[in-house]
Amino acid sequence: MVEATMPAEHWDAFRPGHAYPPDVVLEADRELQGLAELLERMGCLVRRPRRVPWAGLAGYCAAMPRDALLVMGDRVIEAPMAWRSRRHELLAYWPLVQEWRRTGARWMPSGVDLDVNPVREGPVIEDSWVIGEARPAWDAADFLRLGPRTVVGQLSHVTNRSGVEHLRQRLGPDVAVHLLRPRDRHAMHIDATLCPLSERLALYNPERIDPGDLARTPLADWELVPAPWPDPTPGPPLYMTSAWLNMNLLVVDDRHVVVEAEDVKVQELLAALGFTPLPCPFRHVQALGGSFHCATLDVRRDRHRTGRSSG
Ligand code: DAV
Repeated sequence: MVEATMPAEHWDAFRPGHAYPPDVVLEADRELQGLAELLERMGCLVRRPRRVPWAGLAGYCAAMPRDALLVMGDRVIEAPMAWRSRRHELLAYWPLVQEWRRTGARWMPSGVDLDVNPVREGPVIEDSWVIGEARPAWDAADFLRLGPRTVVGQLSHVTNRSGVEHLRQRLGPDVAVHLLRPRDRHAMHIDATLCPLSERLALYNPERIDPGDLARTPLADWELVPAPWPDPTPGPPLYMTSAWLNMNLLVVDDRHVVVEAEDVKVQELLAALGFTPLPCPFRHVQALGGSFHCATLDVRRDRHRTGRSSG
């Protein structure tokens, strides 16, 4: 999994029992607190996951709720994530899941034995996913909502075909799940490949997507704007992702979009598209594996104020 998805210079950092540098974690904590306060100033109710001693559980972290849970209408769906080191991640969200159930959410546990390792035996094969079909697997961040009845997603090193069928069954016949085929040999999550901004307007990753290839997909009649190529920035390494985290944004409402404080080109593009960018320092959270879309899970949206899905 690590070889297939991570930059080679960081493979060694993923050996078991090896924690992130403490200063990165400390700064990431501060940045998350800053994001929470920014969202609260925007009128959002922000809830944080419970802290879990991951080292004792051979676990990873719970900084990226977008990977573990998919919210669709009143459904909260547990993703049967591929990594065995993530099989206890629900512990961090469980008190919130209980609260959401009490207040009307339909909780859908994965029902999959997460102790089964879905990774194929043998070496990493070029142009092939490392995941096999030993059990259904999907990470929620391999899928994006394009409205109440449409989901787009991808196969990846963490999402297999039986996983897509598992998700389709969870969503039922009223929701169409359409698989895209971005050019991404290291694919693990689609939220640095496509970023829906409002109804029928999305940013796309010009390295991975050719809009001409999207005929006969739900995006065929969308306005698609290329995200700016990321600039190299100082700061902690991106251990797990590409620099395309610059387009991993959180759409707060019809106008406001949270964007990294240093990603000026993205801020300028958003302003040109009629949005108000909300700059927020997030480089240390990014080092843990994701940016604003990954690090949040929008559970309830106010229809009058926001009306539209952020994906
Ligand atoms: O495409 O570099 C970023 C998203 C991680 N949740 C990428 C992966």
